[in-house]
Formats: sequence, C-alpha cells, structure tokens
Amino acid sequence: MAASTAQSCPRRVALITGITGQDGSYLAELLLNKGYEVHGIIRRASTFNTGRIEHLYADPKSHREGSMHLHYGDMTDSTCLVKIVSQVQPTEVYNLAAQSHVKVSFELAEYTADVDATGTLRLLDAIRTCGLTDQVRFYQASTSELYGKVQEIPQSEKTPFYPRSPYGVAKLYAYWIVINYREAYNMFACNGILFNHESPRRGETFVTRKITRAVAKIFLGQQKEIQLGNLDAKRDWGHAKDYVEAMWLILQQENPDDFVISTNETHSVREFVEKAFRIVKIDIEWEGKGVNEVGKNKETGAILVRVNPKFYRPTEVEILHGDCTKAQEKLGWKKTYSFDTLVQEMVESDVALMRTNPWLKFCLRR
Ligand code: NDP
Ligand code: GDR
Repeated sequence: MAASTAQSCPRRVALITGITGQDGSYLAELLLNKGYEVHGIIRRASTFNTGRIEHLYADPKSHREGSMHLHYGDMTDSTCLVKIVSQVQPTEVYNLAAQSHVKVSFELAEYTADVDATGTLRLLDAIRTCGLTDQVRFYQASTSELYGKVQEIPQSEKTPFYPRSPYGVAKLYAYWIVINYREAYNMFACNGILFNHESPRRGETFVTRKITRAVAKIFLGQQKEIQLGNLDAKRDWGHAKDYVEAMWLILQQENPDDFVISTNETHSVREFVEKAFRIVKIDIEWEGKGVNEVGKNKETGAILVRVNPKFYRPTEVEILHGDCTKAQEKLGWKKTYSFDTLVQEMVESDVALMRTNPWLKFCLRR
C-alpha cells in the first residue's frame, strides 16, 4: 500500500453523505475506530432513520454525540451542502448518498438524476465554494451498474460503460464529473467502482436481503413463500464491511485514481436462493420455466419460491463479474468474506432478528 499523506495529517475529519445507509454505517464505524471525527448528513424523516448508526452515539440511549456528529441535509439542497462543508471543514468526504435502488429509478428517474448525478456535482461545488479543493480528499460511490449491458467479462477499470437504468445513467454522470473536477481543479477525487455488496444491514428490498429475510421467516413458520423476479441474473456479491475498507484505502493513496472493487466471482439469484435455504437445511428443486418456474422444498414438495414478473426490470443487467486486480496490487485490498460466509451471516442474522423482533411477535399474537 502506498504511504498515506492523509494519515500523517493530524486533523482527520470525515464527512459522510448517506451515513444512515448500509455502507455509511459500516464506514462510520471503521473511521471512528481509526480515530476520525466523523460527520454525517441525514435527511429529515417522519420516522427514525438512524437505526443502523444508533450504536455509534457516545450514549445510544440519549443520542449524545461523541466523535460522530449528524447534520440535517439533502443532496438536492446546495445551500445546506455549502453550510455543512464550511462548518465541518472535512479532510475526507465520502459521497455515499443516493437513491440507490435500480428498479425504483425507473419510476423516479428525474429524482434519481437530481440526487445521484446533480447531487454529486453540488457536493463537489460546495467543496470549491468553501475553498477546500486542496484540503479535501473526495470519494465517489460509483458502481458496477455502469457496465450494464455486457461488453466484456470480467469487468475492469478499462471495460467500456453501457448503463441500463436511470440509476446507472445518473451514476455515469457522477463518475465523469468526479474525473472532470480532478483534472480541471486538481482535486484529490476518486471513484470506487464497487460491485454489489451486502450484509445483515442491507436494505430489505434488495434481492439478497429480501431472500434471507424470507428464508428466515419461512424457516420460523412466519411466511409460506417468496416471490422474486429474474432468477437468472448474475451478480458479483461481496460483504459491505470489506468494501468500506477499500473506500478508505482509495483515499490514502499518493495520487487520486479509480478502482474496481469486487470478489471476482459471479453467482445467479437462483444460486443465492439455494444457498440461503441450505443454511436452514432446506433443499430446493426447480420446476418449470420463466414466469412459471417454482422452487419446491425437495422433501415436502411445498412451493417456497415463485416468479412474479412484477419484479422484472424494463432493461436488465444480466451479468456482473468484476476484476479487481488493480485494487489488489495498488491498494493491497483483499476480501475477507467468501460467498458462502456472506450468505450464512445474512441468514443467521435474519433468523435471530425474526425470532426476537418485538413488532413481529406483536403482529403474530393478533
Ligand atoms: P443505501 O440505499 O443503503 O443508503 C443510501 C443512503 O443515501 C441513505 O443514507 C439515504 O438516506 C441517503 N440518501 C438517499 N437520498 C438522499 C438525499 N436526497 N439526500 C441525502 N441523503 C440521501 O445504499 P448503500 O449503503 O447500499 O450504498 C451506498 C452508496 O454506494 C450509494 O450511492 C449506492 O448507489 C452506491 N453503491 C452501492 C452498492 C451496493 O451494492 N450496496 C454497489 C455500488 C455502489 P435515508 O436513510 O434517509 O434513506
Ligand atoms: P442491483 O441489486 O440492481 O444489482 O443494484 P438488487 O439486489 O436490487 O438486484 C440484483 C438482481 O436481482 C434481480 N432480482 C431482484 N431484485 C430485487 N431487488 N427484487 C427481486 O425480487 C428480484 N428478483 C430478481 C434483479 O433483477 C437484479 O438483476 C445494487 C444496488 O445496491 C445499487 O445501488 C448498486 O449500484 C448495485 O447493486 C451494484
């Protein structure tokens, strides 16, 4: 790993947009453990949206802030971004905030562009407005969705982009504006092109978590079956904990650069389903084709998985399979979770959650 200029700097102040999300929560944890002062931007919501970071308060009961400070803001509001950047004077900015759901981006195309594309521009400009271009190192949450329609396999930093959703297209703008600001204003601005990464903290509507929650509920007798979309889609699934380490490493290098972060393996949604049921000792056998395909419990014959075209996308990304050789060689980064340990951790965590969730218990009693 290259020597770290940021590390030798005495002030280590990180600003994280999207701190309440899956990655934001793991990254905040990582940076607090490294001794950073961590600031996060949160949105006003009618319900609590800090569930993933509550344990990081100095006193979780009273929400007393310690080294973690939260600021209300939104990627669509440049005034607040300027105010927060000016107040925090960060040394590292991690731009993780996004409307991050690919299927939802087809329904909310304009909003997705506003947050994911223009939002990135607003944040970069806030740093310029505050005169901090020389002081700040900027990380952009770029994505394997940029590759979209298959151009080559595996996909590396050199593979051409062909996004297949409003989300992918918005992230393409963000990717290039980061590079443009690096070249135009000499900013230390980098893209992490991260392939799918999951965890027990993954949002419940992404396919892995949807599967592990359903498997847990089916195992506990709280649900009968799960409905999914495209079972043939293939993804390169890693663990979010490993991937936030890569984000940090990218900002500790001598020079700003862009990196693919992946496991270099690909698995289908069908395989994920089989593996997840296996953890609770259920073997799945498949019958039928396309929308008529079902997954049955091999032992009892009960249908546990059905295909519902409602979950299909207008344009699909069929296969993602990364090649992270550059990150391995230059950052010294490597994954610590395998596909099997990822699925196992997620299923076990959901089984424990479904067993204890007081709201579920309340609902079940009624
Ligand atoms: P999540 O959906 O879990 O988190 C998204 C975060 O962005 C949340 O904190 C959310 O706030 C916040 N956010 C959404 N809209 C706005 C807005 N208008 N203003 C301010 N904040 C907003 O995503 P992940 O943690 O999984 O992903 C983090 C980033 O990495 C995203 O940019 C995503 O696109 C990208 N990415 C993710 C990959 C993955 O596999 N997880 C792979 C590659 C890239 P709230 O909690 O209030 O909703
Ligand atoms: P993705 O993740 O679109 O890759 O974006 P998601 O888990 O939503 O979908 C993965 C694949 O599974 C197929 N699929 C289903 N997906 C969902 N959500 N629900 C279903 O019921 C279902 N059935 C099958 C999808 O069609 C798709 O092919 C994630 C997000 O985190 C992005 O923000 C990030 O940029 C990319 O990963 C890399």
